Amino acid sequence: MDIQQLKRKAISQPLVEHIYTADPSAHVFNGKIFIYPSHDVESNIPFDDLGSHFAMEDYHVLSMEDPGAKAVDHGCALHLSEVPWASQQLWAPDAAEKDGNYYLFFPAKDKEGVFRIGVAVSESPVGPFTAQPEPINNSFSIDPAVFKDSDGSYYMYFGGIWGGQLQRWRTGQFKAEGEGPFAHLPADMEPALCPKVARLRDDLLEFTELPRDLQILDEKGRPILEGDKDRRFFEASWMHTYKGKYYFSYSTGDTHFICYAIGDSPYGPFTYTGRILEPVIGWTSHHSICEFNGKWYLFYHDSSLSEGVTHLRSVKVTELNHDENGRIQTIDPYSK
Ligand code: FUB
Repeated sequence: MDIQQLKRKAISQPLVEHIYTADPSAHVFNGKIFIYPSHDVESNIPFDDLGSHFAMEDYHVLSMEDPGAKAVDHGCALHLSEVPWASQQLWAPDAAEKDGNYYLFFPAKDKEGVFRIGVAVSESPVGPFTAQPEPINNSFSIDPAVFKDSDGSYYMYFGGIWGGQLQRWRTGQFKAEGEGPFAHLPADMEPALCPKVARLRDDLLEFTELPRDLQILDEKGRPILEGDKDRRFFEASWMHTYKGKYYFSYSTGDTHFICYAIGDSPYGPFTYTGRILEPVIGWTSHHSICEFNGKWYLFYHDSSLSEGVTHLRSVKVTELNHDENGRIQTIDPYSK
């Protein structure tokens, strides 16, 4: 199927077309939808498996009165030049609200080229946000997703392999040697690397604990293996709850699926359950799941607007359904 055909048959259209946006983290604050995406730009940096061509420099927040409404771009909410510790690559962010303040969580490379996760604060959900002077202590890698549990605790899920550097932290220390994206990865028969979870401090500016592994198990209770590329964790963590269960969802990266696993606690373990989203146009897939007025929605991205340019993506939304057993019905982003 060529790109024009796929574009015509896409089940959803970009929420905005005047800028490229990706990695949408959607939340409902005060009855309105706010979307915290990456802001994709043309960097003219050659493609590589470390994602060097994803050279984003700022964040814009989008808002919508409801999932069918026109999205409003609230302009630049935070720029790389305003983050004292960061040097490059503002990748997938997320946001949380607490006591009337809004917190933007974001990964960026520090001055040594190591991905860390920072936080910036605002009194408004659309910013402008003021960055903390340093990244979160003991943070590393990419793709923070912050989840508020029903008891008022906040947890951060994060991590991403290859360019996201998670494999370099296997020993607890950053392994600088081996620039390639595949150095330090487990062998195919070893358990895949786990995403990380840490509870946030009451002020949401630091972790209360060292990050823990989030186990993703198969149907027999065994860890998903590195060689199980269709199911193993790659990046793009998200957490939602449905009927008392915790749903951890993520991207499988080089096999391009958004999958999910179900557990009984925010720390897991989680059992692999199925696919949420089939591959989109473009290499990356990254999503969020949010409830609005009793219906569930999947926010995701694809590269249809740029006609397949992997680092020029557009945020979209479509309805998501859990069946009577709590299983999520797989979404094909392009109708047959
Ligand atoms: O947008 C840059 C990176 O691409 C994100 O951090 C990953 O999740 C992937 O979408």
